Amino acid sequence: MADVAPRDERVLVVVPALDEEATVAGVVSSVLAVLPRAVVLVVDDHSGDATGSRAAAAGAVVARTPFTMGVGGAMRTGYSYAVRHGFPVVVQVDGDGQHDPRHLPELVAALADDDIVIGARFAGDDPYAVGAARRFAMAALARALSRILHTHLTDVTSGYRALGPRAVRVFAENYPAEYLGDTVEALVIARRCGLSVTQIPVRMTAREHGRPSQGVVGSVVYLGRALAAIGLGLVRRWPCPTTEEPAT
Ligand SMILES: Nc1nc2c(ncn2[C@@H]2O[C@H](COP(=O)(O)OP(=O)(O)OP(=O)(O)O)[C@@H](O)[C@H]2O)c(=O)[nH]1
Ligand SMILES: [Mg+2]
Repeated sequence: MADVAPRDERVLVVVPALDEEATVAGVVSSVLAVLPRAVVLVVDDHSGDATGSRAAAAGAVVARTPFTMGVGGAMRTGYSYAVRHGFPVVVQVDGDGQHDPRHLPELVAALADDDIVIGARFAGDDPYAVGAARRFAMAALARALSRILHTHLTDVTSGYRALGPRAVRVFAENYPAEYLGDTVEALVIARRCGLSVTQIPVRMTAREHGRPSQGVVGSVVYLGRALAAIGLGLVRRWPCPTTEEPAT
């Protein structure tokens, strides 16, 4: 892994979390071990377990939502927090422990060249295993979005992403909260607002605790809904805020 030392006090790590009491403290402490001066914001999406208190005990700032809003709603909270508190860089990390925080410095460093950096499974020697149907759906989405974004992407549903200042400003104003919007539609918005997207290979592990987000049966429905989300993102009007760098 590259030996890069980002100015980590500029980095807000946002962890969307629903019922992740088994893993969230480990995620927070392992992120802080890699980026000791970053701020970790856990958006506890009205969990029914001890997610919020465990995250706080591990050193995170915790925002608890008044009702469950979904990952997109949680990330919208995270981007607004970043803008309000002056963080130019946001990295999204899952609360279930699947994202290896050792990739954080590389993700942040790659923001020197692009507005959004996706940590992509399937791009390197990652052992992350998914069923055949879900893999097919993910590959079809990756092909569609690679064409739209004019760049080669292999894992457009990855939630492991870093965003630079222009992307943070776009998403603080405009982040799709609906199902799947937060991954695929967000990339269409990026394109529409002139943001550049790239990926770097990361390793991910299978979920050890809690509820997986999809079974194999759901993959076909998932693909249909995701393609609909892409289509909607392409035709919908998106107000793109100015992406000029603010004077500091
Ligand atoms: N805020 C919020 N977070 C959620 C919600 N659903 C899932 N998450 C979190 O989003 C992250 C990703 O969810 P996962 O269910 O792990 O999705 P996934 O990694 O695509 O799927 P798996 O491979 O099954 O783990 C985890 O940190 C979850 O806790 C939700 O409704 N609200
Ligand atoms: Mg997961």
